[in-house]
Amino acid sequence: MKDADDVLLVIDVQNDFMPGGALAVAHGDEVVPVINRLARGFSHVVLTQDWHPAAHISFAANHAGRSPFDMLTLPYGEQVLWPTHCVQDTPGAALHRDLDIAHARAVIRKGHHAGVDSYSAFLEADRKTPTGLGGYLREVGVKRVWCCGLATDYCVAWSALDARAAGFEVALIEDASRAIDLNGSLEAAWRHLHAAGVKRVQAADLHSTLEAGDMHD
Ligand code: VGL
Ligand code: ZN
Repeated sequence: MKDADDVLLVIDVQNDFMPGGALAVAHGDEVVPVINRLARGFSHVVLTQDWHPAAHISFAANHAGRSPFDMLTLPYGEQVLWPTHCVQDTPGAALHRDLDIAHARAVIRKGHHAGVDSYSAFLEADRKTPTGLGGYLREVGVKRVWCCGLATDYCVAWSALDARAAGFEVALIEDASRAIDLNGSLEAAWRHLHAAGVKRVQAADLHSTLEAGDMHD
């Protein structure tokens, strides 16, 4: 069992990111049993939900003449235009029904400002607006953040990078995550993660990694 210094951060395991969903991640459903098992080893689990208003700026449908996966320059930077997904309180925004983590303590909903996207569970895409997760984790004494979920190269990677920037030790559990991989995004994400000191681990490594006492060995 991981101790009070550790949190498992389960990112966006939502219906719209599953095969057949509005923004399907290939094999996204395969993370569910892996995460369920991992979560039993953590006393502290936090979940996130992508949680957009229908008028959200990241939706291609809200930009005349634009298509999903086009790029658009916005005041805060380059934005991928996505298919409409994870609209607040719709079935697509619900967590996968087989996700079985009764002891999860908190759910952070992100991307709720119509004019700003938020891949990261910590900081919105304007890179200024905090979600509050960093303050919450610090206040309860968390030192290490173990990230998993969907999608590896977007919300999981951005969350892991921001957790590092906030001063936590961070690992990304590769086989408890799946990627979108748009125009080389997965390779680029791993490059950034490595440079930032985010450890790349597999679910089976977790116990031995913790026993070693230092994620950066
Ligand atoms: C995500 C694209 C748009 C994710 C969310 O959860 O990785 N990707 N919104
Ligand atoms: Zn989104």
